[in-house]
Amino acid sequence: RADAPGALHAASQAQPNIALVKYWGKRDTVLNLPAVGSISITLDSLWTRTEVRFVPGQKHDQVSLNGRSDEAESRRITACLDLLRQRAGVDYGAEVSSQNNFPTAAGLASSASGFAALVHAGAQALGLTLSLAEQSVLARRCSGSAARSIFGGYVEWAHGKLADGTDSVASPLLDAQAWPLRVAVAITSKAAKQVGSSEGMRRTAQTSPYQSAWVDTQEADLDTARAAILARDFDALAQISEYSCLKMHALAMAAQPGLLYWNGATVECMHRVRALRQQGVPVFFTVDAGPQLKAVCAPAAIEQVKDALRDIPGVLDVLDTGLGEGARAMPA
Ligand code: 2P0
Repeated sequence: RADAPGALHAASQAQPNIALVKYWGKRDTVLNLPAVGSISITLDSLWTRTEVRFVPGQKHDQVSLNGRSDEAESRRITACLDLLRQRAGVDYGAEVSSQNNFPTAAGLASSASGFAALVHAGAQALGLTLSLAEQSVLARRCSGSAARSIFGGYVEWAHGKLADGTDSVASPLLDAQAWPLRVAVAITSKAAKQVGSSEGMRRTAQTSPYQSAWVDTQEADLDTARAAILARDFDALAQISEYSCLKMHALAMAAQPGLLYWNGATVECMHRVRALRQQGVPVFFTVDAGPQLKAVCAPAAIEQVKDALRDIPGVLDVLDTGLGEGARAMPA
């Protein structure tokens, strides 16, 4: 439709990322600073597309997510837009419309792609010229893992040392094309998860007896994964990624009440992936705060991996994606 006079309008796309060395826990909940650094891969064919239109004179934000409004999500989006409004020195509301081409809130990091796209589009709409690092810092404040989706390929989000959080920022390790692994995502439930990540992390830090061991061992895992990525050493990346995934879940399971993000099919998928690897297929698994299993594999193995996962009772669907680029502008 025609722009209202003075409306400031832009659209951006970002993709979800999957952590191979996991983020779990916060050292500062206001600035959203992580207890640990993390390393991820940004995906390509799953996306969030977000359009933002600031309207001078409008008091409130109007938010539509996949054609619907959601009060809790709208509050998070307003809080994120407030950071951009502060930077730009404006105080008016926006119309936000966002679409995902994959299921929301089921452990597929919709908040990562969603807030990366929102920060990118919002900054463009307000005419803010922000570096990618500055966009990553703002995206981090909106949702931790969104810091990583500003960039494509293999990405590290640093723990950072500064109290103001300006160095807790993501940066690229390796381009997607430099090591084009593929990812099969086994969907084992389409329901929204019962305990969101922020609440899960809070509960874990407060009650899991493994929290300090988790924090103490993360630097070594990051070193190992970074070296495996730079050497394109699949077996080394497989070992460290499954280790970090299982360690994160063990940490969270030991919270009170324990966080159990898996269902039976998730576990069957883990066994199947390990059986494939024992047969010589280059594949490993990772699982986030939800029941989907992500199998990362060499390009030549993708059909075999998808077939094996599809075969497992309880697997509803298997998506397939490569690695992709960071957040970018779309025609508005
Ligand atoms: C990760 N997860 O590294 C970890 C592994 C899920 C499991 O980042 O509270 O939505 O917005 O900073 O980024 C999901 O948590 O949490 C997540 P907030 P976020 O991908």
